[in-house]
Amino acid sequence: MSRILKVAAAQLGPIALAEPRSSAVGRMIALMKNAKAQGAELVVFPELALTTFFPRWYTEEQSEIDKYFETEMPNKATQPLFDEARKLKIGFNFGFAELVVENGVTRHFNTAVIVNNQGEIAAKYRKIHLPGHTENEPWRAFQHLEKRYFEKGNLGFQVHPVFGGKIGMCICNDRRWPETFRVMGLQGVELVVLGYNTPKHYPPAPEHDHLQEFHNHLVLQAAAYQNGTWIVGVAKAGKEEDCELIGGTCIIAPTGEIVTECKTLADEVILAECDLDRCKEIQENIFNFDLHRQPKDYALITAAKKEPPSNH
Ligand code: ING
Repeated sequence: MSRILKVAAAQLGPIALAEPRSSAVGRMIALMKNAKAQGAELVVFPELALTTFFPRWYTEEQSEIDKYFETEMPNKATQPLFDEARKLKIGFNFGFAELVVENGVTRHFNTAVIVNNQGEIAAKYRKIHLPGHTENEPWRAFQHLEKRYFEKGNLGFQVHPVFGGKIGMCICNDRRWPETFRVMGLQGVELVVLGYNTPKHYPPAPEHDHLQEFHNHLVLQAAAYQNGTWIVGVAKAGKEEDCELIGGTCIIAPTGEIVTECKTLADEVILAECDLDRCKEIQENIFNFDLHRQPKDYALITAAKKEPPSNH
């Protein structure tokens, strides 16, 4: 018995600062149509897919920052994407900057949603591991101010019964932290979808710049294998406002094998038939958590932090 879910990864090339949301949405719709034509049931888009990666610039003007945020979803700019998805009967996942008022408090999150093939939002995730820094650091070639512009997500790492499987989400830097996937692995996740905007240059450790593509696949392949889950990781790629973003969009099997990956740094669709029943090969054997995990020896992993976090 095999539950095959045809999943497409829709990589986006650069989104210019001046590029309106309608342009990004138009590109996403073209990629969605391509994915559907290849038989996809679900298409995954990058993190912050509607605008340029604005945390690369410092500003103190909150009104300037809020311009990059969506106050409702769907909204005027994204309704055409939801309408097309419903027409094509295809589900999708994408990331955007979410501005929301909760209990009278204005909150800013780096968010992603799963939309079902009826065009309804079925699940939401808010990024938990926010990289970068909070103050302007002019020594850097560009800023990475996610800690300034976003709050830590408050929805945890959930697994959702959608598309006939157990599907989870994370966003970008989350993928570097094994805890992200283990929390979903402990919920029996079968497919994790995520987007990323990863600069080639990492100012605090430029000696690692040449390893960015390797680290991207390293963490995704390890996470897939160690939790017996499919993973679809989708880049916003290419030279975006003078900042080189890595590509490396890929679909990874529960064995940790890269099944397919993008070859360009532009808008590009790849597709894989994800047999969700293959997760059992790992989850019932080498990483059978009930049989083999020893949580009594892992207490340090969830212990509270001691000193204030370093600012990179
Ligand atoms: N971007 C990067 C990421 O984690 C980064 C930040 C780049 C961290 C390079 C370490 C090295 O992929 C986002 N948006 O999290």
